[in-house]
Amino acid sequence: MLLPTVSAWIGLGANIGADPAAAVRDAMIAIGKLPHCRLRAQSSLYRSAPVGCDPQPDYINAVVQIDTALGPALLLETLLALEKSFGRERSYTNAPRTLDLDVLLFADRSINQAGLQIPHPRMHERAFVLAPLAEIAPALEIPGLGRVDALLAKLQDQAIERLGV
Ligand code: PH2
Ligand code: MG
Ligand code: MG
Repeated sequence: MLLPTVSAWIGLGANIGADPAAAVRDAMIAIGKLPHCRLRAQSSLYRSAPVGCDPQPDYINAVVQIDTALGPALLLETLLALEKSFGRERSYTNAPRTLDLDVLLFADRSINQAGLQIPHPRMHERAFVLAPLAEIAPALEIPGLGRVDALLAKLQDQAIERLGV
Protein backbone atom coordinates (compact mmCIF):
# COMPACT_ATOMS: atom_id res chain seq x y z
CA MET A 1 0.00 0.00 0.00
CA LEU A 2 1.35 3.43 -0.93
CA LEU A 3 1.26 6.13 1.73
CA PRO A 4 2.22 9.80 1.93
CA THR A 5 5.96 10.19 1.30
CA VAL A 6 8.12 10.33 4.45
CA SER A 7 11.81 10.23 5.27
CA ALA A 8 13.45 7.02 6.46
CA TRP A 9 17.05 6.34 7.47
CA ILE A 10 18.73 3.05 6.62
CA GLY A 11 21.96 1.66 8.06
CA LEU A 12 24.23 -0.37 5.78
CA GLY A 13 26.97 -2.79 6.85
CA ALA A 14 29.18 -5.44 5.23
CA ASN A 15 32.24 -7.34 6.42
CA ILE A 16 32.69 -10.36 4.14
CA GLY A 17 32.68 -10.96 0.40
CA ALA A 18 35.02 -9.91 -2.38
CA ASP A 19 34.79 -6.16 -1.67
CA PRO A 20 32.57 -5.03 1.24
CA ALA A 21 33.10 -1.33 0.43
CA ALA A 22 31.91 -1.89 -3.15
CA ALA A 23 28.90 -3.82 -1.82
CA VAL A 24 27.91 -0.91 0.43
CA ARG A 25 28.42 1.61 -2.39
CA ASP A 26 26.41 -0.53 -4.84
CA ALA A 27 23.68 -1.06 -2.25
CA MET A 28 23.30 2.70 -1.76
CA ILE A 29 22.70 3.05 -5.51
CA ALA A 30 20.29 0.10 -5.51
CA ILE A 31 18.29 1.58 -2.61
CA GLY A 32 17.78 4.74 -4.65
CA LYS A 33 16.31 2.63 -7.45
CA LEU A 34 13.82 0.71 -5.31
CA PRO A 35 10.17 1.28 -6.23
CA HIS A 36 8.65 4.32 -4.48
CA CYS A 37 12.00 5.23 -2.88
CA ARG A 38 14.27 8.20 -3.62
CA LEU A 39 17.77 8.66 -2.25
CA ARG A 40 17.96 11.99 -0.40
CA ALA A 41 21.37 11.82 1.34
CA GLN A 42 24.22 9.38 1.77
CA SER A 43 27.07 9.36 4.29
CA SER A 44 30.68 8.56 3.61
CA LEU A 45 31.81 5.01 4.14
CA TYR A 46 33.26 4.15 7.57
CA ARG A 47 35.51 1.31 8.70
CA SER A 48 34.52 0.07 12.16
CA ALA A 49 35.60 -2.63 14.58
CA PRO A 50 32.90 -5.30 15.07
CA VAL A 51 30.61 -4.49 18.01
CA GLY A 52 28.71 -7.02 20.11
CA CYS A 53 29.89 -10.18 18.35
CA ASP A 54 32.73 -12.70 18.33
CA PRO A 55 35.95 -11.68 16.55
CA GLN A 56 35.25 -11.17 12.84
CA PRO A 57 36.54 -8.86 10.10
CA ASP A 58 36.12 -5.09 10.43
CA TYR A 59 32.92 -3.69 8.92
CA ILE A 60 32.26 -1.10 6.28
CA ASN A 61 29.26 0.97 7.41
CA ALA A 62 27.22 3.86 6.03
CA VAL A 63 23.78 5.43 6.37
CA VAL A 64 21.35 6.76 3.77
CA GLN A 65 18.25 8.90 3.99
CA ILE A 66 15.44 8.12 1.59
CA ASP A 67 12.02 9.50 0.83
CA THR A 68 9.58 6.65 0.53
CA ALA A 69 5.90 6.01 -0.05
CA LEU A 70 6.25 2.43 1.20
CA GLY A 71 5.02 1.63 4.69
CA PRO A 72 7.65 0.50 7.21
CA ALA A 73 6.88 -3.23 6.94
CA LEU A 74 6.99 -3.19 3.13
CA LEU A 75 10.20 -1.12 3.19
CA LEU A 76 11.82 -3.70 5.47
CA GLU A 77 10.63 -6.59 3.27
CA THR A 78 12.03 -4.81 0.20
CA LEU A 79 15.40 -4.24 1.91
CA LEU A 80 15.63 -7.87 3.04
CA ALA A 81 15.12 -8.95 -0.58
CA LEU A 82 17.91 -6.57 -1.62
CA GLU A 83 20.22 -8.06 1.05
CA LYS A 84 19.49 -11.48 -0.43
CA SER A 85 20.38 -10.31 -3.92
CA PHE A 86 23.78 -9.30 -2.48
CA GLY A 87 24.35 -12.88 -1.26
CA ARG A 88 23.23 -12.44 2.36
CA GLU A 89 22.98 -15.71 4.29
CA ARG A 90 21.47 -15.92 7.76
CA SER A 91 23.41 -18.62 9.62
CA TYR A 92 23.42 -17.30 13.21
CA THR A 93 22.79 -14.04 15.08
CA ASN A 94 25.39 -11.37 14.26
CA ALA A 95 27.18 -13.64 11.75
CA PRO A 96 29.49 -11.78 9.36
CA ARG A 97 27.54 -10.61 6.36
CA THR A 98 27.86 -9.58 2.72
CA LEU A 99 25.21 -6.90 3.31
CA ASP A 100 23.04 -5.83 6.24
CA LEU A 101 20.30 -3.23 5.74
CA ASP A 102 18.52 -1.98 8.84
CA VAL A 103 15.64 0.50 9.01
CA LEU A 104 16.96 2.85 11.70
CA LEU A 105 14.23 5.49 11.70
CA PHE A 106 10.95 5.87 9.85
CA ALA A 107 9.56 9.42 9.98
CA ASP A 108 9.13 10.15 13.69
CA ARG A 109 7.41 6.86 14.36
CA SER A 110 8.00 4.36 17.13
CA ILE A 111 7.05 0.80 16.15
CA ASN A 112 7.41 -2.30 18.29
CA GLN A 113 6.33 -5.41 16.41
CA ALA A 114 7.97 -8.82 16.05
CA GLY A 115 10.67 -8.34 13.41
CA LEU A 116 10.13 -4.58 13.13
CA GLN A 117 11.43 -2.32 15.87
CA ILE A 118 11.81 1.36 15.05
CA PRO A 119 13.86 3.26 16.12
CA HIS A 120 16.37 0.41 15.75
CA PRO A 121 16.72 -0.68 19.40
CA ARG A 122 20.54 -0.56 19.56
CA MET A 123 21.32 2.34 17.21
CA HIS A 124 21.98 4.84 20.02
CA GLU A 125 24.74 2.59 21.44
CA ARG A 126 26.61 2.16 18.18
CA ALA A 127 29.13 4.61 16.76
CA PHE A 128 29.05 2.69 13.45
CA VAL A 129 25.43 3.90 13.10
CA LEU A 130 25.63 7.32 14.75
CA ALA A 131 28.88 8.56 13.13
CA PRO A 132 27.56 8.20 9.55
CA LEU A 133 24.12 9.43 10.65
CA ALA A 134 25.67 12.49 12.34
CA GLU A 135 27.39 13.33 9.06
CA ILE A 136 24.06 13.71 7.22
CA ALA A 137 21.63 14.53 10.08
CA PRO A 138 23.42 15.71 13.27
CA ALA A 139 20.34 17.44 14.73
CA LEU A 140 17.96 14.56 14.04
CA GLU A 141 16.02 13.44 17.12
CA ILE A 142 15.85 9.75 17.87
CA PRO A 143 12.38 9.44 19.42
CA GLY A 144 12.73 9.23 23.20
CA LEU A 145 16.55 9.35 23.18
CA GLY A 146 17.74 12.77 21.96
CA ARG A 147 19.86 14.26 19.21
CA VAL A 148 22.16 12.13 17.07
CA ASP A 149 25.26 14.31 17.66
CA ALA A 150 24.79 14.32 21.46
CA LEU A 151 24.35 10.53 21.55
CA LEU A 152 27.46 10.03 19.38
CA ALA A 153 29.56 12.16 21.76
CA LYS A 154 29.07 9.48 24.43
CA LEU A 155 30.59 6.72 22.27
CA GLN A 156 34.15 7.96 21.83
CA ASP A 157 35.60 4.63 22.99
CA GLN A 158 34.33 2.83 19.82
CA ALA A 159 36.92 2.55 17.05
CA ILE A 160 35.67 3.99 13.77
CA GLU A 161 37.39 5.63 10.80
CA ARG A 162 35.82 7.70 8.01
CA LEU A 163 36.84 6.59 4.51
CA GLY A 164 36.20 8.35 1.18
CA VAL A 165 32.60 8.26 -0.10
N1 PH2 B 1 26.45 -5.12 12.79
C1 PH2 B 1 26.06 -5.99 13.70
C2 PH2 B 1 26.89 -6.36 14.83
N2 PH2 B 1 28.09 -5.64 14.94
N3 PH2 B 1 29.64 -4.07 14.18
C3 PH2 B 1 30.00 -3.14 13.28
N4 PH2 B 1 31.15 -2.48 13.45
N5 PH2 B 1 29.24 -2.85 12.19
C4 PH2 B 1 28.04 -3.50 11.98
O1 PH2 B 1 27.34 -3.20 10.97
C5 PH2 B 1 27.63 -4.47 12.92
C6 PH2 B 1 28.46 -4.72 14.02
C7 PH2 B 1 24.74 -6.64 13.59
O2 PH2 B 1 23.95 -6.14 12.61
MG1 MG C 1 22.39 -4.74 11.75
MG1 MG D 1 19.83 -6.44 9.91
